[in-house]
Amino acid sequence: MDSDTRILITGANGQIGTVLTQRLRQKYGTQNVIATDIRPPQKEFEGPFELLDVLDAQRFEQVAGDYGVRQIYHLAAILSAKGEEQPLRTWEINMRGLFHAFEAGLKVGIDRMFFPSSIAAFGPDSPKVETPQKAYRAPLTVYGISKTAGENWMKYYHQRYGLDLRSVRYPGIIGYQSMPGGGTTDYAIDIFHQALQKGSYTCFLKADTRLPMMYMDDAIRATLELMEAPAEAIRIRTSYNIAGVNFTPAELAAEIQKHLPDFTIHYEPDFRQQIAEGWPQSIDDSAARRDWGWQAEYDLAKMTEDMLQHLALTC
Ligand code: AKB
Repeated sequence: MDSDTRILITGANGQIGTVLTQRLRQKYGTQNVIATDIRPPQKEFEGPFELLDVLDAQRFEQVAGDYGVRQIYHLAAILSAKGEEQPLRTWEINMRGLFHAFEAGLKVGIDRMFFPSSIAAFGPDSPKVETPQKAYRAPLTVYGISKTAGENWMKYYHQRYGLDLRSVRYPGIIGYQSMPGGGTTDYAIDIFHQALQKGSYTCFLKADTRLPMMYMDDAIRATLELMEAPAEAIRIRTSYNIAGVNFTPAELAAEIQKHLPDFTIHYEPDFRQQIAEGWPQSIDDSAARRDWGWQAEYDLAKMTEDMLQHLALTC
């Protein structure tokens, strides 16, 4: 990538957007990364920021054009649990927002775009263990349906218009830098905050609910490695499976107890249990390993230690 290539991020105030913006700015220069979101950032940070509602196609094109944007990271979306409160609104934001990103990209002539898919693209009829790249996908949440459709539209815009579009299916992402909002995997971040602040946690999933997860550092690295790979290496134009760790709430609690022996957990499953049960328990990411050399670095022990160390400093 040229040193003056401009990058636009939507949803830059979100859980992943906050960290990705910072990382891209370190790498490509603060002024080259244009953070956008529907709301102003909570914390002041250096670098260009524009208010952008992704449903506003004209403004999307205008911001991308004004800054001479060459790459888009389109992260703005409503997640799985929150999405079920307003299915049609979620569909609108997740899908129309994506079309506006494609069209703004075409209009201003971008070189590359990233769109995150999710393990939520799979459904109850997909194999649960080591879920294959090409497994049958019939998701039950509106968020999952929008991700499956989004993946197919990625492939369509790539084939039809030659846009270089790239995607990974994120598992639940765990990081100390930012808070999630509206997801089913959010418990795995909340648990750390509550363990340090209160010494106990009430989990909204059952003790034995196994889900694929990934530490934020790995997720950001996966995103950048995919975006930096040569175009000819990218053989999958829907979205790549990527795996990090997988664990149950009980296993995570036991790992936290190694550092905080008095920590207690109890379980009050709610509607999110059903969502989690429709998702994979572990992921086969051999295609990402083969095509662009993906390899996670954090296991459960290393992730837990790092989370607690960082959060202890801020608690
Ligand atoms: C969610 O829980 O909705 C997200 C996801 C797995 O995509 N974290």
